[in-house]
Amino acid sequence: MRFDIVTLFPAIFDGYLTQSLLDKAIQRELVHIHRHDLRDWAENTPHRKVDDRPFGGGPGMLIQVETTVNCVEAIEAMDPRPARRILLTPQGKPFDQRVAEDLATTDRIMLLCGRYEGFDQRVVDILQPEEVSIGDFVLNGGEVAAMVIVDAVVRLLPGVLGDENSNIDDSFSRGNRLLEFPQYTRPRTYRGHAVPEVLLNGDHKAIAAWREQQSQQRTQQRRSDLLRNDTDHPSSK
Ligand code: 6GU
Repeated sequence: MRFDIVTLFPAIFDGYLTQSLLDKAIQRELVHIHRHDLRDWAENTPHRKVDDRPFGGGPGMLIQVETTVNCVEAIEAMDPRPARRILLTPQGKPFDQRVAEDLATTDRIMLLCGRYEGFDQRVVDILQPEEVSIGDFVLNGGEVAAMVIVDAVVRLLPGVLGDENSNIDDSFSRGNRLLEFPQYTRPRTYRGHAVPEVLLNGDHKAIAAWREQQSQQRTQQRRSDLLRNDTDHPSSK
């Protein structure tokens, strides 16, 4: 899978891309991540300006349409595979595990990170990206959201996780839309807190039943919205 990340701040991704699981996936060529500085497609004005003030007034600056369209089209031409275009914005559809699973079936994704007050609307009208948000809060730019998406998608790619089964039980994963059950390791007792007896007796049926019950209870207590009909979910297809 190939990611193309378009950003005014490519260096934000430096540490993230060289850490642990993602770094290993890159080394093993399970994923290719290309960062592109939007400013490289700016007109050659003295400051390689990419933004301007909004027509009609208002605070902040908007990223200009011409630079963005030129940038996206040039990057797409670098590889014959068509890219799924995703624009990160708090106005987008909510990102969740279903969206991550869907994206993990694609072989090329372009992530457009906004800054300032966002992009000129014609970026959306012309490029018709999917608009995606990672939650109901406002970030200073799309870069952190792009990292969230790369992180959630890459760990779903075959061969990335050490244990092929280790995302099956994850909260929200395929076949389990509930929160995960609690887990314990040694010691068996610490400061008077004992590991639940059922986990120690080797009765695998009883363990599975206990875990299922714990998942249900946790979900009911913390996220009862997840227990409503799946088809009511905004991101269900
Ligand atoms: Cl994708 N971008 C920004 N700037 N803020 C956000 C977001 C994205 N998702 C939630 N808040």
